[in-house]
Amino acid sequence: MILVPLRQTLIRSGLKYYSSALPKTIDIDGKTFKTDDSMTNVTPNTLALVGRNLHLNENHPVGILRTMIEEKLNSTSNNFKTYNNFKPVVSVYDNFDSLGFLPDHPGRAKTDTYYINKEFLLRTHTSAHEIPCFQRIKNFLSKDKNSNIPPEQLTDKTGFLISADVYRRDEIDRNHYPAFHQMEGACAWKRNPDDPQEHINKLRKDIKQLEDQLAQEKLKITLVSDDVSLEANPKQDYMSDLEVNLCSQHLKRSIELVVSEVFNQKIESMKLLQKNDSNYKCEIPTELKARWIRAYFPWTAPSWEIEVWWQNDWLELCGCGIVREDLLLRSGYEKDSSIAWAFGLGLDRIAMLLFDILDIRLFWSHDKRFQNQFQKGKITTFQPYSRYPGTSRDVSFWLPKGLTKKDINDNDVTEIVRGIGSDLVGSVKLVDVFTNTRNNQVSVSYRIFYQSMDRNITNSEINDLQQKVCEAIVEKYNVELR
Ligand code: FA5
Ligand code: MG
Repeated sequence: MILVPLRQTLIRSGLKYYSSALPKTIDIDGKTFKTDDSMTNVTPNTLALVGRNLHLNENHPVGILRTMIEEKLNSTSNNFKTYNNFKPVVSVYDNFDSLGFLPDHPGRAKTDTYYINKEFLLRTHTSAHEIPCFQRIKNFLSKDKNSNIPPEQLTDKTGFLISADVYRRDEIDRNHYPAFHQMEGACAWKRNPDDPQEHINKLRKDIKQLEDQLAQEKLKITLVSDDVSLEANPKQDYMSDLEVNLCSQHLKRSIELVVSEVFNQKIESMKLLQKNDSNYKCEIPTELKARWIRAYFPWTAPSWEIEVWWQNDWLELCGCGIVREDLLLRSGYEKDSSIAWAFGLGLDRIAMLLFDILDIRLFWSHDKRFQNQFQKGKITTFQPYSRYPGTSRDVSFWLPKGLTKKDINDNDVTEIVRGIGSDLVGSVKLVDVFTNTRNNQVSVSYRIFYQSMDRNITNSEINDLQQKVCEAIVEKYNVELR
């Protein structure tokens, strides 16, 4: 009788991913953290990615793209200070609370986030560092409030860019990996109480300059929609309509400039390929369709996402918005003193497209045949050194009576599989759920695709892994294999 609730608590409380007992402490980046039975869910596999710093490697696709965007944004009239060395372990407060995430926001769930313990986690986005960076823009702070930042860390610039590795528990496939990279950007304007027009004039001048730059870009962006309605995407009371309008234009044109640079580089590399290889057939776009759609982030209002039309699909590139004043106040700014925008852009998917990399796992490869193909400042088409065939295996099981699919979280299953197969796991997909009408038992099937990026795998090796995956699932969920 007690068995079922016990089992359910076990499942709902998350699983232990350390094969033996959870260690009492974990060392990350030279620091020791206490673990916590109820919260720790970070895995040795994921921790192994910490410190790779692909974004700092100027000869790695992610690093090449990062540099290209930094250079483009610093070619505008705004100057951005770059911060690329923030450590990945941050407090729950910095990652969520300081940004206004409500206590029950789904992003906080253990199924989606890697917790070190109940106080610390692996950052899920670069926004976790917005406050310390807003604090470093010294012209915006009143003198008495900036005391916690050493003077040598303050900057005269009016914007900042933060690039870093971020971590999320998610599905695994060609486009998803437990770690990826983001670039955060922000820009701020100070209101001059003695001259209410000063920042307005500055914004107008900055926008004009961005528009001139955009007009000179080789690749034109056609906006197929631009959601400017403030009804469903309300502005903040402390800003005037004009300020919101100008600040959003500045934000959108800055991002469009980056997009037009990046995609033009791609088009140039396609043209080069076509010139050198008569077998290379593809249609080279002459303009780029993009759309601004309304979004929601707890620390920006209004908020948007930009998507571009690329190879017959809309690709989401970044989320952004006008920064809420609460965040500026938490950064030590005086009330009513400043307005700002911020964006968060995913680097990996853009890098995959730029360099023709079909599987996100390749970025993490230690294989020299991968690493030696890329050079600082150059967009080149990745030449697969060989295609190692992959193989699929299904695991199907009956849930204990009374449990439903809701009791099994796909990200948890993915972690179990990755805990065993590591980077040989190309994808884990839920392929089937059905209920046996005779006894109401639920059957669940996952398909695991195994493939190495660097070598051939043998059938017997995969059979062994699959056997271990089955055993782990049976053990953790107390299920019966079909
Ligand atoms: C954020 O992470 C917000 N911090 C962005 C932001 C910053 C909004 C500042 C407002 C102000 P989101 O979860 O949508 O938002 O991710 C931002 C971008 O990261 C996405 O547009 C996408 O390009 C990229 N991204 C998100 N999840 C993944 C993933 N699993 N793999 C690769 N890239 C991803
Ligand atoms: Mg998004």
